[in-house]
Amino acid sequence: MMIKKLPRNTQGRDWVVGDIHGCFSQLSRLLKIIAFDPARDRLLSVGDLVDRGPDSHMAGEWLAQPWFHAVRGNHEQMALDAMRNPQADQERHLRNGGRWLADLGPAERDACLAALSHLPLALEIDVEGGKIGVVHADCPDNDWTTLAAKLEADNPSERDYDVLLWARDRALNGGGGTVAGVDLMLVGHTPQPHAVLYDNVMHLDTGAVYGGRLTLFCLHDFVEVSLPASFECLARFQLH
Ligand SMILES: [Mn+2]
Repeated sequence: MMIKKLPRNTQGRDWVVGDIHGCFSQLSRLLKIIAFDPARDRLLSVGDLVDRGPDSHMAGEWLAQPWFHAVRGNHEQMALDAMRNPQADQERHLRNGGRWLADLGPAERDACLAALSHLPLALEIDVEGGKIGVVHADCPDNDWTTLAAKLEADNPSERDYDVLLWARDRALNGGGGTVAGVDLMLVGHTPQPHAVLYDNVMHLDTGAVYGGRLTLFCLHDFVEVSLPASFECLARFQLH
């Protein structure tokens, strides 16, 4: 399915994480800080789990967890393209931080291909009082209802793919208008100094892999928690 719809979480909390880019140890620390409970809570990802950072090869393990739900980012798409058509597309992935994939053994690479190829392009979450959407970059034409119908029919256009995975206008210009058909949409893709809300679109990529921060946002109380990724000298104080 190109869109995955999640029922309301009546037991625990739902958190959304910005672009991880292989920074899974930071993510583990954040989950400890918020006392994430895998039996009741859910973690949603805006995509770009892989490339550039230290632990991209762990994406498959994370995606196998029943409480973890991610959309496909442009980096997952580049990785998939590189695996499916190395002659045409591997070079671009290598240039964009994809060396880890070329270094995997065949069995690991097949497992990775399977995990990434199942990622939907959008998540839709039912919450008390509304509906929340998650995509990697942006929603075509600010129209969630039309997007969801196209994804359900497995029929997005080339332009839809482009906007979903690559668009930066809204994040760079700080406008773009309200997305109709959802109460709140969460995206990543374009690093921001901190989580920022433009219209009803929350931007959660805070540049963890560029020495910025990794950010979590709670859909139940709108608490935002972030952790700097660059303080190597503090690593020995890691929570256990
Ligand atoms: Mn991206």
